Amino acid sequence: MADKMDGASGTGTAMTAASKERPPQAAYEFLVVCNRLPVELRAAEGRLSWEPSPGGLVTAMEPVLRDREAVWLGWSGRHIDDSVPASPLPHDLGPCALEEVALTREEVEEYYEGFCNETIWPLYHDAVVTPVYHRHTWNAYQRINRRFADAAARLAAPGATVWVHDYQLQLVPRLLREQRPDLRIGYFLHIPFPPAELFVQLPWRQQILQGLLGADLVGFHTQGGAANFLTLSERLLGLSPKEDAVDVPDPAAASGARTVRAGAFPISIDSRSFSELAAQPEVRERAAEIRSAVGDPRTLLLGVDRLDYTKGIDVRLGAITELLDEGRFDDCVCIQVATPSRENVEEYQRMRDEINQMVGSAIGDHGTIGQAPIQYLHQPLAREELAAYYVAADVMLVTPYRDGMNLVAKEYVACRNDEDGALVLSEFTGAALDLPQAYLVNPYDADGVKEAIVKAMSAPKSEQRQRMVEMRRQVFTHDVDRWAADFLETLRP
Ligand code: ADQ
Repeated sequence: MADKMDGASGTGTAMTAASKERPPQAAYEFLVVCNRLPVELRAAEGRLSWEPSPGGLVTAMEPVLRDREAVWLGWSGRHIDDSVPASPLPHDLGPCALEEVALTREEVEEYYEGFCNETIWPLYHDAVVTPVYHRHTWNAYQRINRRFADAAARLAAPGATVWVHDYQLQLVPRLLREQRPDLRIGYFLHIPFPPAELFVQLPWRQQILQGLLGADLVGFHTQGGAANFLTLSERLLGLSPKEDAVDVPDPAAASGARTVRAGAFPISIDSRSFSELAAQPEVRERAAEIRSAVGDPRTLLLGVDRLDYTKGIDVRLGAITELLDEGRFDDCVCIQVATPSRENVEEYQRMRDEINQMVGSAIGDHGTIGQAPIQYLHQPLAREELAAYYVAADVMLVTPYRDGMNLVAKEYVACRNDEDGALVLSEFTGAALDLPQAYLVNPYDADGVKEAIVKAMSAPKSEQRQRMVEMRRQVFTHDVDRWAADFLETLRP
């Protein structure tokens, strides 16, 4: 299936061809290592095509890498053992090359769907769904982390900088350092890092911490995440952390120890490009069309998420259903857009059914012919279309039970060029720390969520504007370029 393999196919050590000519030997000065590439191979109507990978990590990293000489190492979403035709990786990231780490179907099931998404993801999100601990998926996680580390070690030039991302690759920093102590290694976690009380459930807690401590710099969205990490280094490994760093024994270092720094680097978006998109006449026209298609309601509310149980889609639908029952949602429409996600994981299938049911009963109970108070799209949208929805919406609903940052909240703010609109935002997102002027809610407090929605819908325009102006200032002065520059500057020796 892959167009070129330079390892033993099927053993999973293979790398497919890069998107463009790679340096003659391992010679990249800057590597980004993520579980996923920015594109994934999708099959639709009998055809295969490369489409943007869903999710916040790709949204954030793509603008950072668009103009950089670098390589992005990751999985493409295809299974190496499926008999699909060769499909070379596309070249759409300017000077940044793409390199694929090949995975078999079984490896994806065990490492990605299993350990990453049934153990780490729920555990790190406050165990909103009970994490499962299976030794065989942990074994796969170790094996695949080693494969990513080996690939990075092969591609890095002497003294190169390697930036490892997210919860799927927590062992990579250490595995990479063991082979290549010459490298400068940064690690950024895109999801929350849990408090000790939760983390200590992990049977492999010490190995995960030691994996992360292989980096020179470990970044989190919030100070809370960094503090949890440093506290755990003391509690589980007996180290003596300082406020923003910890020394780790390292025989290769002249002093016998190596300093690992840990800190908060709140991620953001390419604010200007979202704002420019929202200002385009076609996008504004499309926004008017969207409003008109749902009957030009007095208030249009919007939710945009990956379909994930952490996002609290049920929270907002529940609140709206109650407001409908109480007659407090007249002439209002809520559009929920949910991009399909992790569809092979059982919990995601269960929640998809639950959301379908909630939408179905709200429409059944409160809709009229041709008019539904809740509209639901279970599909990914193109960037322009997404911007049109943000422009169209009077109130944006972001109600996760827990979220590392939440880029959707920042995208909405960036698109409100008229400085109007209201954001209802869960306290338990990283974004709530950056955007305290939003209408903040505790997603577990059903009455509180309802009241915040009503308050956001009925606030005087002057109040909405005051809040929006402050939030826009934050989002435009702290964009994704600044995030990447801060992280890489701190990583420098
Ligand atoms: P995610 O959990 O994926 O990201 P989020 O930060 O909201 O969550 O990013 C989602 C991205 O997907 C946004 O850019 C959004 O526009 C896009 N998206 C969502 N639904 C879409 C749809 N239907 N069509 C098109 N695009 C859609 C993880 C963490 C977050 C953290 C990011 C970045 O869980 O907490 O903010 O990484 O670090």
